[in-house]
Amino acid sequence: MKLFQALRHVEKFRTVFDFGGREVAHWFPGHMAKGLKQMRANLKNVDCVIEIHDARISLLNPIFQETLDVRPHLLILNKMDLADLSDKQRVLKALAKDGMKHVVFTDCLKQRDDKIRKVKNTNYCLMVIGVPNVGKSSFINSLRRTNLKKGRASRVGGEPGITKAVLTKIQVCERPIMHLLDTPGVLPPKIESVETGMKLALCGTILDHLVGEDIIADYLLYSLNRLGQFSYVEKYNLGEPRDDIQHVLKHIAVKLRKTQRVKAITGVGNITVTVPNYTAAAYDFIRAFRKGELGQVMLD
Ligand SMILES: Nc1nc2c(ncn2[C@@H]2O[C@H](COP(=O)(O)OP(=O)(O)O)[C@@H](O)[C@H]2O)c(=O)[nH]1
Ligand SMILES: [Mg+2]
Repeated sequence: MKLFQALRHVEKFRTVFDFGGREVAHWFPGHMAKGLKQMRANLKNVDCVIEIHDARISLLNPIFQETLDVRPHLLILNKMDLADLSDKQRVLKALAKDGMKHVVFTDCLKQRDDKIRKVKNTNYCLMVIGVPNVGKSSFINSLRRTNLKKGRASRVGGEPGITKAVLTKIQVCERPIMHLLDTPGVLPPKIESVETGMKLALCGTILDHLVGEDIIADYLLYSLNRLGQFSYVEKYNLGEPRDDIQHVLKHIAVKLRKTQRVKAITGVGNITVTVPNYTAAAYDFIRAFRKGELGQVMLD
């Protein structure tokens, strides 16, 4: 995809996204209130709180401050491999203005061998918090792998809601003895706007069907175009960037042979026609993005 070719289309793209009167309140399932309550009850036994965020939506921070009445001591911006960090300083400055000075970017899937220097004989308990699917369990497993050379202890999953057991205590270091409390991902009951909710949905924080694959896919297309991230054009052989999700999904469906045969009633009798499976195409589009196949982005 030549840049100038892509740029010709920029002026045609939508500059605002129509959320169609959606309400983010429906995206906060009831069981999350229970998780939050348990986390709050356990805070007094905790030496430090580690809040993990998706590096692509870093400026939502720190979202648990109000809900849990706690200021994270350490903010981890995970999935840095999926984020466009070309303007890292802007992010760090904005966070510093909010009082967040201890910020670390991580990629928890990357294998690391460098040992963190071990100190003193003390016992620490740290609580790892964050919205679903940001990589809390992966972070804990990665520390275990690095410090204890032990396998994974916390189940990782590509869907929100994998860590269901509340507050599992997992040792990640021997000297000092350090335990991390893995928590089920919870969303704060109040997400500031539908757009914030949609960004969270796009990064796999909220179960897709609660929001709707079709609208997530459309928001993804809108975001990629807005950011000038046109890798999708080549991946799906679209020829040029497009702003029309129906067109893009139809193209993806045909390319991936995700079509459905449906009966149609016509004047001359019943016939079977092949139509694109839009939902399957939307799902593929979203999944490709989450795997990093559509390039790195910064959604904030
Ligand atoms: N690309 C990428 N994926 C990650 C990273 N950390 C975690 N993941 C993936 O994100 C998904 C959710 O991880 P998990 O640790 O279960 O998240 P949790 O719900 O916060 O405990 C899994 O598919 C992980 O493989 C990372 O640094 N980079
Ligand atoms: Mg987990």
